[in-house]
Amino acid sequence: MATSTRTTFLFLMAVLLCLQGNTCDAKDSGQPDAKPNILFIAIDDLNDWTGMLKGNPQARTPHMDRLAAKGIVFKNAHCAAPACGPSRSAIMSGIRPSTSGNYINKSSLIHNPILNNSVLLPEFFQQNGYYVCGAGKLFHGYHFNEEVKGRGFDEYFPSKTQDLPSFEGLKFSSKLPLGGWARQADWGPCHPDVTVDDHPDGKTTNWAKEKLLGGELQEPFFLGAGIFQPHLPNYAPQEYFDRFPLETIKLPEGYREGDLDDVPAAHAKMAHNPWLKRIRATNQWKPAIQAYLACTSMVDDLIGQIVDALESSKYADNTIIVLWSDHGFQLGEKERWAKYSLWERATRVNLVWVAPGVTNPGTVTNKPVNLLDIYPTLASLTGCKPPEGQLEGNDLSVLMKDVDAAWDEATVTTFGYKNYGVRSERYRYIVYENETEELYDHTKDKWEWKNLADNPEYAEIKKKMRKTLPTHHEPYGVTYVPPKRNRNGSKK
Ligand SMILES: [Ca+2]
Ligand SMILES: [Ca+2]
Repeated sequence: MATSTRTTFLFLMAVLLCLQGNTCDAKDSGQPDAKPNILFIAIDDLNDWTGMLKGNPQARTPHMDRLAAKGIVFKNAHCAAPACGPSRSAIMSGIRPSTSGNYINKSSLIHNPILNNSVLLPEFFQQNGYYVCGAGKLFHGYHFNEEVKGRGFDEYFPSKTQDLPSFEGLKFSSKLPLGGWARQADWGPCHPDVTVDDHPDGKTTNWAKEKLLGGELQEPFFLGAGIFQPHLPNYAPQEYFDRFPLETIKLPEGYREGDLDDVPAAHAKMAHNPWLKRIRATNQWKPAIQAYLACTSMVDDLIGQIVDALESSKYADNTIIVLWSDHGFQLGEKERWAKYSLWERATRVNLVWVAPGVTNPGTVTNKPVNLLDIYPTLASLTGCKPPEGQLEGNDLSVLMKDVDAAWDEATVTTFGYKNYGVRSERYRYIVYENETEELYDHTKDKWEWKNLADNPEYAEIKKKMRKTLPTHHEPYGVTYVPPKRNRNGSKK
């Protein structure tokens, strides 16, 4: 072989070996790929008003409770931030808000260099050979639609530039007497012609069911189903409202007149909220609670359908299920109708895992955990090496294997620069940017009515809780600026 021919031959061999090396995963070599699939179910603004978390006896969520009984429910799970955008940015990047500076809904994801340079969860699984598909709200609306643009997804429903649902044609006929004080503050039964299949969450569910039952998903897969309710506006077909007759609706047990009297003024600076006052002034408190319960009931039915589809599919024995809600919601507690606070009802979330061969049915733990833990847990359960130096959460599979394993004493929620809520098994400690504080003892005060922060008896407890705070406090990141739009909604 002449030198030049031999060089060409060696080069071609090297290219072939290279190509083989790059694509030589278990599937291509004919070996069965043992990596588990992932069913990733997100719920928007669902607080602890579920059967499994027992936050309100009026709630009826038999399907989610059934799922919880099959695996492990984390009863003391909290969001990284009590707002859709920063909560989901933290879940998808595994990075704390205090590290990224992504604190509020207006914080940009892509123009934040820390987040933009991170490996987002869908990208992580794509890079690890997964087929990654999703539907509905997984990221936060415009972050996905206009910033992420489907990054990391092989397929998205309805499209890679839309994860926010359209409510067109859903709205019921009468208008609420709220004077248009907030675009999203609306609720009621859908128009009688609208069925659950027409609802955006019904469409997301049907998409997920078809994928699972079609049996043609490339394995391993990551399938995300993002359910939008019970985020406002709370529209659901009449049948769900009928499950909660208005005359039976009770106001939240956690509401107490004057509850904010012993709370530092800093909470109001963090997120002033006039909604409850307006809801009460227009006699809408009970109808609004009814709508939240009705929408949660619809969500529960839909989740039951997705889980049933998985269970009757060929993927049932090799698919991890993780179900989470992005933060809680106050329906009057602390005189608020909103998320956006560092109190229990806004930070506590639903977090359920079923991992074949790892979780044991009927497991419950009260160890403090965070939605930030989802990414490292999925990496651990699938045996995929996490991105170097990126993830700040804990691996929950440790608790799945042994609920008595050594664990962090507390978990942190951040809302805005240097405002922190810390939850241990017993206490909630809050410290605002101006150093004012709150402390609640959940063994005596589950509604967080009595602020103990000024009581010197609790000085040691506060000191201990403070030790779990992040040491770095990144300034606010770049604000997302929506594109200018024409009247018809198209970009200018
Ligand atoms: Ca949300
Ligand atoms: Ca109080």
